[in-house]
Amino acid sequence: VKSYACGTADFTDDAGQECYQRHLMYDHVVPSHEASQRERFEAVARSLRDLLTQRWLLTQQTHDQENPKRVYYLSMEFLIGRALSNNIINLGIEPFVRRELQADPRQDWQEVIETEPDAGLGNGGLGRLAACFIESLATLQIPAMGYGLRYEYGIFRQTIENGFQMEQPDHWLAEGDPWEVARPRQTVQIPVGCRFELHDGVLRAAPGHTTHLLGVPYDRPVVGYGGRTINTLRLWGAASPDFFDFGEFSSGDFVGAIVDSILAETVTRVLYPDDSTRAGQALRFVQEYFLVGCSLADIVARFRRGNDDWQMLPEKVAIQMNDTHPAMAVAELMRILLDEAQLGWDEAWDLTVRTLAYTNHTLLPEALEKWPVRFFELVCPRLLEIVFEINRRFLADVQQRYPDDPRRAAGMSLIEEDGERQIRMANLAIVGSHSTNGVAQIHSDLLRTRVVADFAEMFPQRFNNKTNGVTPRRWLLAANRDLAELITESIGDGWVTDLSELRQLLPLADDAAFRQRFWETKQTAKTRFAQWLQTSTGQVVDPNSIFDSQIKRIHEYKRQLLNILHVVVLYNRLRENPALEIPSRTFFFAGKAAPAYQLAKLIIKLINNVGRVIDEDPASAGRIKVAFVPNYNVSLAERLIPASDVSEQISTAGYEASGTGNMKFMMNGALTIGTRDGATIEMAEEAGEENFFLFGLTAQQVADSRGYYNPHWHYQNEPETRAALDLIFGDHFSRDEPGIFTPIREALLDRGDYFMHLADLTSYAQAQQQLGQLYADRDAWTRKAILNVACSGKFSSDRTIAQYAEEIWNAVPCPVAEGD
Ligand code: DL6
Repeated sequence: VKSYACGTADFTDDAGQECYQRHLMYDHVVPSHEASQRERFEAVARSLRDLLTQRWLLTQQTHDQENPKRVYYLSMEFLIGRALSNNIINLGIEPFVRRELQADPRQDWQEVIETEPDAGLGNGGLGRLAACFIESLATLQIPAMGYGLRYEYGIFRQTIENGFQMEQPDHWLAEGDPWEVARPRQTVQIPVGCRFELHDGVLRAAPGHTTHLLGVPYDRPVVGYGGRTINTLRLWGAASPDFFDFGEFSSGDFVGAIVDSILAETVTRVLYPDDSTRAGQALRFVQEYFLVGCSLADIVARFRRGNDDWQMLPEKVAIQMNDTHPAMAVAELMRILLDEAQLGWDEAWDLTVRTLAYTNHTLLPEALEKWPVRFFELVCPRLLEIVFEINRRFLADVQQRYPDDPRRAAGMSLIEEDGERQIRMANLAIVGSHSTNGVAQIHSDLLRTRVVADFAEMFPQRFNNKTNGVTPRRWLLAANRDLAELITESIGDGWVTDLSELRQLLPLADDAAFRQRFWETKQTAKTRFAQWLQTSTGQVVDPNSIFDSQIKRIHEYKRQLLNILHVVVLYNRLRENPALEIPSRTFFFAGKAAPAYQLAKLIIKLINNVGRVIDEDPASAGRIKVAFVPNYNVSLAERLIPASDVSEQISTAGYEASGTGNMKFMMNGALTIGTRDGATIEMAEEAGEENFFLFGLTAQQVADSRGYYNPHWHYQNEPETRAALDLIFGDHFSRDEPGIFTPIREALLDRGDYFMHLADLTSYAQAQQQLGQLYADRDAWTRKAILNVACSGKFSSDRTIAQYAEEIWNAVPCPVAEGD
């Protein structure tokens, strides 16, 4: 391989090897044969960064010259995971890496890859979606940039002790990040209307001071597939402008002199876990303000370098707000246009609305952000003035349109007046942008008809749907090499950038030889996963059992409880009738509970306790198995999804906005057992319901039964439901911890089972039974699995991004010239 698809001038094999050896020896000043795995990883990453640098610069130069409309994706979370394998694949330099690096007997290539820490800069679906989106933007050659925060600590590392979740800090940057480039010369200054002080270890804001935070950009390359466009993910790190207060320093207070800089850096120290409570999250508010302030300053400066007419702003700039976390952008952009550009209100407002767009990601009312007016007063008083003025004008419009409807005005106001005054960030985002989208059809419909119906009535043209997608490069090509090769061998490699081509696999579902090979790739993936699990956690699972996976955040609405209740139902059946024939099954669970979400943590405990008892009971041992795999993250998903036969998507209908794990499983040939919720509905539409195991109440039925639903009815009238609950709450799984699961009983029975587990348990168990029967027929099962893969094309993030580009951003590709 003498030149590469990425087109960099002359990165030949020899040059590549030389570059790698140079980094290996000189970066850490160690003889190359003594280099650690970490040092080897860094040397490969640095060599790759060298390799892509010309292309990265060329992308920037092309964008500067062409001055196209640019897309800016603002997100508090980018759940990137590891970058090495994906960059190798997207740069098209696998042959080089295989020949030159994997061939080196002194290093274990797999270990080098696994030395890279997961960049866990997100909590779950929203952050992972952002990571898929920026990859698709680069692949589609759309001039785009992601803006986020450079958290030093990502999402906590989860360990399990005696069945309980423990949270450990994830200092992923401890040894630095070889991909990033610090750009101190492009630092921006953000005014903050207060000073932060530490009192007894608690961070407090002291009003009456105006200080500044520095935002230092750290850029990561975002390599599009084929290596043509390399966009940038810019993560802001916070710093203090005055590293030393020389006044304090010379008067002898050395510690006091640096305290401010330490406090400033605190702002981007840690990612907030997505807790159910927002109490005490003033620092999170400052993080959001910091992201918005830094990013808009940067965006506007870039815009001004290429344009001197503010009117051109919406023609050149599209800013997508990933949920309401960056919704302060509405007020901040207004501030820039009013105070810095000196435009009049109406003109500034028109430009703001036409530049901004907002994506909603949740139907849970408690997840809709509200921030106390007091926080705005303290941190960014000018933005508060602007929000008040936006609201005054907006309410005047509402009043004019609906003169006799004060209830409507109160609900639509940007300010909640009951109790402590708070700013409703979703209302601000909708009013201040030209587009509000949900992330799956049902979610967008519910948003429009239930959650913010008054807004949809007032601005019908603003509301739209963009069903989520995931990048097939990471989630199929890289994660499942064997299946990817089988597909490419059968239909060519066009699917990598046009996933709809997978439809060409449809006829192969009827080809016995193809089915056999498809089955074998799944078995290989299962065996590989089982080996990895045993080595890394000591847990032993049987690759011949059905691998059934529910991997996602632990939350009542996602109903891991329903899954474990069904496991207990199966267990009871085996206890009652040891001769019962059921297919052998392994139920994998993985996911983190928010540290303050006690019930979710108790669900983890229940899963682990049930798993232990089932293992120890001869009636069930070797027949059903529960494996809770700790520390769910992107890398674990990349291992487990290809190895799974069954995908659990069992949220209470009407609560999962979309889901994206569901799509990854489908692409990798798992069959879905699920409710008619989120994007699962569209997945079943694509593949045909007969190839899905759908069960349970629909969103409409859930809504209709609110107020009538009575979990006790199910307990009293469904013997298997009752027996399962009696076993759990009779302490069968908690002999040494009597009563420990009482809060779960209270949630399920005494507090009305808000997420309707018991309503769906019977139909879930029936669907599970049908699924087990189908698995016994290998041909029939594999046929459906192939059909699922073939019909998963819609769920590529390339399709989603193409729709955002056309229907929301009005942005087009800006191709970067081919290299040699
Ligand atoms: O849109 C990405 C992802 C959806 O697939 C999930 O269904 C949804 O739960 C998730 N939402 C969040 C929380 N958002 N807020 N706020 O992660 O978004």
